Formats: sequence, C-alpha cells, structure tokens
Amino acid sequence: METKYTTCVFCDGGCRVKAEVDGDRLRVLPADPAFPAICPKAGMVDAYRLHPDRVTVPLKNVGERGEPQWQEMSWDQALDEIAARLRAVADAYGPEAVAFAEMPLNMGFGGITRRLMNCLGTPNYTAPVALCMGNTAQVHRAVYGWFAGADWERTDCIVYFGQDRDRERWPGEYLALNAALERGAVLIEVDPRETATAKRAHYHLRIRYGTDAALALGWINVVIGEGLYDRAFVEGSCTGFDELAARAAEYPPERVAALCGIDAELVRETARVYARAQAAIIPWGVVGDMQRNSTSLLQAQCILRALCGFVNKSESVCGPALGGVGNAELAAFELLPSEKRALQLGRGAHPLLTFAASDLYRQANEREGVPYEPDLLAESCACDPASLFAAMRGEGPYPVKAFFSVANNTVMSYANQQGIVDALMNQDLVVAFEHWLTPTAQLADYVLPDDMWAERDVLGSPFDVGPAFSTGQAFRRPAGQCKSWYYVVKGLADRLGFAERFPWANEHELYDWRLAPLGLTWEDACARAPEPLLRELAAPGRFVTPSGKVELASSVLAELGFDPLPSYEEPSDPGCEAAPEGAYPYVAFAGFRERKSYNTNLHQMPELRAQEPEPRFFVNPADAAAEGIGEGAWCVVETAYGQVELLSHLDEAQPEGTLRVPHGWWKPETAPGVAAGLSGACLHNDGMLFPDADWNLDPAQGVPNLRGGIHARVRAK
Ligand SMILES: Nc1nc2c(c(=O)[nH]1)N[C@H]1C(S)=C(S)[C@@H](COP(=O)(O)OP(=O)(O)OC[C@H]3O[C@@H](n4cnc5c(=O)[nH]c(N)nc54)[C@H](O)[C@@H]3O)O[C@H]1N2
Ligand SMILES: Nc1nc2c(c(=O)[nH]1)N[C@H]1C(S)=C(S)[C@@H](COP(=O)(O)OP(=O)(O)OC[C@H]3O[C@@H](n4cnc5c(=O)[nH]c(N)nc54)[C@H](O)[C@@H]3O)O[C@H]1N2
Ligand code: SF4
Ligand SMILES: [Mo]
Repeated sequence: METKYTTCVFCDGGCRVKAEVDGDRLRVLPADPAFPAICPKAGMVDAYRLHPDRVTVPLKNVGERGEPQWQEMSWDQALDEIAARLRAVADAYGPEAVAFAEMPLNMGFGGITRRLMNCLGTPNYTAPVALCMGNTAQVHRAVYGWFAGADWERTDCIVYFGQDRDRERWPGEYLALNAALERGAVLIEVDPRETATAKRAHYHLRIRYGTDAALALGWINVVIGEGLYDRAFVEGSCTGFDELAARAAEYPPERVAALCGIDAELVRETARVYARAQAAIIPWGVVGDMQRNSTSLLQAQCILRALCGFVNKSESVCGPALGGVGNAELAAFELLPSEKRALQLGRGAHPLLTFAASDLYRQANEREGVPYEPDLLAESCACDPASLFAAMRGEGPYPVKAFFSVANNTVMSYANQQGIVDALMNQDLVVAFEHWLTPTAQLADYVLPDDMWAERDVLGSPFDVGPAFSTGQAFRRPAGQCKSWYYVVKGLADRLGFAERFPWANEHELYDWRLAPLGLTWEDACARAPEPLLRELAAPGRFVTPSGKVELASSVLAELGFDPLPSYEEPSDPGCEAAPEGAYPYVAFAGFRERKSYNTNLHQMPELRAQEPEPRFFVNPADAAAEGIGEGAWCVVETAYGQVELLSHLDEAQPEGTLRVPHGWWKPETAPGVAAGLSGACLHNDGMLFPDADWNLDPAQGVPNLRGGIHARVRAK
C-alpha cells in the first residue's frame, strides 16, 4: 500500500488529505489527525476522474462558435494550431489583444500563466479570485502593506461578516470556530439570514443587505468616541488618525442603525465587546468582497483591527516571504515592458487591482528590501472583469480577440453573464483548459483536458500571502490524455519562441528550480510531506506601505484619485428606479453556497446531484404566501436586467422582503450551445441577474456587487 499527501481542491476548503492506495482500492483520509473534518466529497476521486462526461482528449470545434461539433485531435496538433492563431492575433492587434482568465486555486499554484503572458507582452489577466479574497488582499495591502491573517488559536472574539461555515464549507475554519467557542470566545455574526452559524452567535446583527460598511464605520465611531482604542499603537504605528476621527464622526450609531435596520444600542454594545477583547479577529469572508462599498468595508475592517491594537497580536501581517521562488518571481513581471503595463484594461477606471496600484509600493519594497510583488494574492494584479469583457465585445479602448479560460468557468463566474457570452462570441480564438464541456467550453474553439488534483504532482502555493510551499503528490494516473497546465504553457512557449524562459522539461524540473534556494529538491519536499515547507519572512511585523505605518487614511487610494477614507454610499439601481413604483419589491442577493456542489462544478456527480437536484431560491414564508408561491414551485426571479428560473424553498431564516439566489447552476445533462442556453446556465445562473455597469461595481476595484443585493421580483412560473 502506498501513502501520498496532497490538498483536496474539490472546493477551496484547502483540506490536506492522505491517500492510501492499494491498486484499485483507495481511501482518502485527513492528513492531520487534529483536523478530522474531511468531507465526503474528497472520497469521490475515482468517480470524478473516470466520469464518462470528462474531457480526456484535446477537442476542436469544427462547427460554428457556440454551436460546437467536437473533433478529437492530438496534443501536438492542438498546440500547433493554437500557437499559430495566437501569434496571428498578437501580430494583427498587438499582444495585449490576448487575455487570460484563470482560477489558480484549481491549479495548485500561480505565476506560470503570467510568465507566459509577460513573455508575450500582455497585461490582460483576470481571475475570479479578484472577487474572492484577491480584492481583500489589495485593501489589506493599502492599509498594512500586506495581508493580515487571523490567529484562531488565541482568539477570544470573532467578528463574522456573513460567514457560514460547516463540515462541507471550510471545515478547517469550522473546527477552529468550534474550538474557540468552547474556550469561551464571543461570536458576533453580521448576516441578514439566521444561518446555523448566526444561531450560535452571542450577537447576531441582522443588517440590511449591503450595509456592512456603514456598520463598520459605526463601530469605528464608537471605538474612537468612547476612547476604546489602543493609543500607543495608534500613535506609534499608524498615520491618518485625525482624518479618520473626522470621518467616523459622520457615522454615529443612530445613523448607522437606521441605515442597517438594527438597534443603535446593539451597534454600541458590539463595538465595545470587540474593542475590549484581548485577541479579537475579523476573519476573511467573501460577502465583503462583492458589494458596492467593498473597498470601504474591507478598509474599515482593517482600521478596526489596527485601532483596537490587534494587528500583529491576533491578526498577523506576515509580509512577503523569501527563500524559494514565489509566484511573483516565477511570473517574471520584469519581462513586461512599461508601455504594455500602461495598457492594462481597467487601469484608469478601477485601478486598485491593477499595476497602477502595485507600482505605488515600489519604494516601500526597496526600503524594506523585499522583492517587487504586484500579485500579492496570486492573481490579484488583474483587470477588472467588466473592463476586460467590454474590450472583448469590441467596446474599446482597443480590441481583445483571443481568450484563454484556465480552470475558470468564465461565462458563469462574474456579473452580466449575457455580456460575457457576447464577449466570447466576438473572439478570433477561445481556448478552455477544463475537465468538462462547461458553458464556457461550449464557446471555445479548443478544449484542452487538464489533469485533476489527485492526478498531479504540485508544489504550491496558489497564493503568495503565506510563507509556505505545500506539496501535493499524485496518487492516480491522469485519465486518458489529460495533461498538466505546465505541459500546455511550455508547449505554447516553445512554439512562440520563448523556450529559453521555460527551460524546465517538466514540472518536476520547475519545482527543483523553485526549491533550489531552500537547498531542497522536489524529491526532498515529497519526503518531508505532509509538512509544509516554510519560507523566511522578509519583513516580519513591519508595514510595507508607502509611509511604513498602518495607513488609517490610505495614501495609495488617494494617489489613485479615490477617497483615502472609508464611507458608505447607498447603491443605486437605475433600472428599478425607472420602473413603476413597487415593480421590484424584493432585494435579491446572489452567491449562497450549497454543500454538494462547488461554485459551478460538481453538478455532474450523481451521488451529489441526488442530494441537490435542482437550483433553489430561498424566500420567507410570509412573502411566499403573499405571492401565492408554495414550497418546491418553479418560479421566475427577475431584476431590471435579467431573469432566472429556480425552485422555491420557503425558509424562515430568510428575512422578509429578500430573496436568496444560488450561484453556479447549470445542468450538464441538458442541451449545449448558445441557442439552447448553454446547458441551463442562461436559465439558472445568478450572473444573469446582475449587471456590470459602473453603478453596480465597487469604484476602486471594479468588482461587481453580487452580495449586497439588487431589487427583484418573483412570480410562480
Ligand atoms: N455570478 C457570480 N460570480 C461569482 C461568484 C458568485 O457568487 N456569483 N462567486 C465568486 C467566487 S467567491 C469565486 S471563488 C469564483 C469561482 O470561480 P471559478 O473558480 O472559476 O469557479 P468554479 O466553478 O469553482 O471552477 C471553474 C471551472 O474550473 C473547472 N475545474 C475544476 N478543477 C479543475 C482543475 O483541476 N483543472 C482545470 N483546468 N479546471 C478545473 C471546473 O470544471 C469549473 O468549470 O467565482 C466568483 N464569481
Ligand atoms: N460546499 C461548498 N463549499 C464552499 C463553496 C461551495 O460552492 N460549496 N464555495 C467556496 C467559496 S469560493 C467561497 S467564497 C465560500 C463562501 O462561503 P461563505 O463565506 O459562507 O459565503 P456564502 O455562502 O456566499 O454566504 C454566506 C452568508 O452571507 C450572507 N450575506 C449575503 N449578503 C450579505 C451582505 O450584504 N452582508 C452580510 N453581512 N451578509 C451577507 C448570506 O445571508 C449568507 O448567510 O465558500 C466556499 N466553500
Ligand atoms: S471541504 Fe471537502 S471538498 Fe472541500 S477541500 Fe475539504 S475535503 Fe475537499
Ligand atoms: Mo470564493
């Protein structure tokens, strides 16, 4: 029997697993006995690998775009053709006409795609991570100079903004939460829904969707007004306190309570509980990433941690790591000429995620002796998706005509889904690197089959925020002709004339190169598994910001032309405002996660699908009664911008006047192609309801408001 260690990526829970392999027999177990919460999905490796729908041979569409007729071909021929078409686009329009969207989390490590792009000369990259922690990372960077991670082991007070964890949704954190609550920690949950986690909270703030930034500003008001802040830390380590105090004065608890729809006394009391804790944490959670006021909310959270003295106590700013080649160094950003960086889409309108922001840290990097790192949380140095898709549709400022979708179901993973379909339809070349014929792959010219996590040796991390590399060891052979992303990148690089930048014959040689500065080889790393390989912190405890301090008023935001301080703006909804009064009486929010699927993936798996067969939306029973909707009825949920069809689920936990719409639903068993609605994606996915017009984006980052709510109506079908 063989034992191998790796990380399960059937979701982003990041569970380390141990595989015991005995011929065909396979057991997937927790790698760490202290973390026994491996969910049943991890055991489905062979069912997933050998699923009859899995793409295991390179495919070319010999039909029309969007109405595919697939022809199998060899890898060599596919790579020859793709390289030639890529070159043709770059020659005709410039290399910036080639764009990539990638989910590095699904691949195990980042940086290699950017290396190819930097060789080619295109800055146009986007990642769904930009909607999920990538933008948090850029705001943390503006305030602290790097990402701050919560110390769960010591905490005595947890503030959750909409996190709802359980054994199948971030089980590691769920166990840490359980342990903290058992130790007597206080939980403050901010969530309009009465979730299972909210029921365990000592304080549950059922705010109005999307008003989180106002609440956080109210807390800052109380902390400053009642003198609850850590004067020594503020005076010694922060800039901008006076400006902050003036801004916070605009958010007294009574005003905040009215904005959020809660009691002012609750705002005061929870601010005091947080500020007086010994080791409070505000862990990352996704609802802060996708609101109209995201930057302000994330900034206000950063400010609270600093004001109350938790930074580098219970919230560690670990700073960049040295030793071993990190993702940014692998990406070789120095190869991308400045005139090409200047062309990065979205750089003018929504610069916080782009080179325009990361370049503002250059002096701080030099001061602290740390490498230039544009891509703090792998792939957060990105175009905002709206700007990229607009350019792909031909709306300027220049054409983008070739598109690679790498482990990203692009069509379904942003706002304005119809606009993304149009963007892909307008390309000269679309390539999808996938496991399935997803709605995105259905619009491709070529679908290239990837290996999956159990089939690949991988040296991580997907993100550069932490100081460790982790190893993942393959324990199954790739199905059919599936290949690694490095194989594809190298194949294209060789054909495009960048061979000397990719001197490693295979990923093992690449990993040896990445590990050499640590005095290790890939084999050594495997021998040490399951231990992570720690890298050295370059500036531990220091703030790699322009001022070298925690910036309560951000000089980076100011430099980019934005308000340096957080604020709360009421989102607009022009479509609803133009409609007759009362036309959209509900507020819908998107993205709620089911247990048996992962974002857009896993709907193919029969055992999982049997448990979650149809896309459901949640509605309060009183609202359902008013609309004449019973349990389990097909309904149409509609905004002023689009509609989806979903099954009703009557749920007391859902506040009256609100609708919860799921993310990621398509039905792989139904007809493919644009005319048929891309296997249900255009009928069911949340991206149909939310526009990506500027008024629905966070201004600094251009990330869509998918969590803060939009006006909607509902009717039985
Ligand atoms: N409309 C809308 N958009 C959203 C969100 C939302 O709620 N609503 N949520 C946002 C959030 S939080 C996130 S994290 C992102 C997620 O965005 P994505 O990561 O793009 O979404 P997934 O559906 O998890 O995965 C994308 C594709 O990767 C494929 N895949 C899975 N594993 C592998 C692999 O090993 N190799 C390859 N090549 N492909 C693989 C799957 O088949 C799937 O089609 O979406 C964001 N976008
Ligand atoms: N099984 C499974 N696990 C997953 C995933 C999956 O698809 N399946 N997806 C993974 C991914 S990519 C992510 S990002 C995480 C997301 O996981 P979570 O962070 O748990 O996020 P959600 O499930 O999207 O929403 C959680 C809560 O946010 C609340 N919420 C919505 N809008 C607002 C708002 O404006 N303010 C506040 N305060 N609360 C709001 C909702 O009411 C809901 O209760 O889960 C990960 N884990
Ligand atoms: S929660 Fe389940 S699916 Fe997600 S990483 Fe952990 S074991 Fe894998
Ligand atoms: Mo996410």
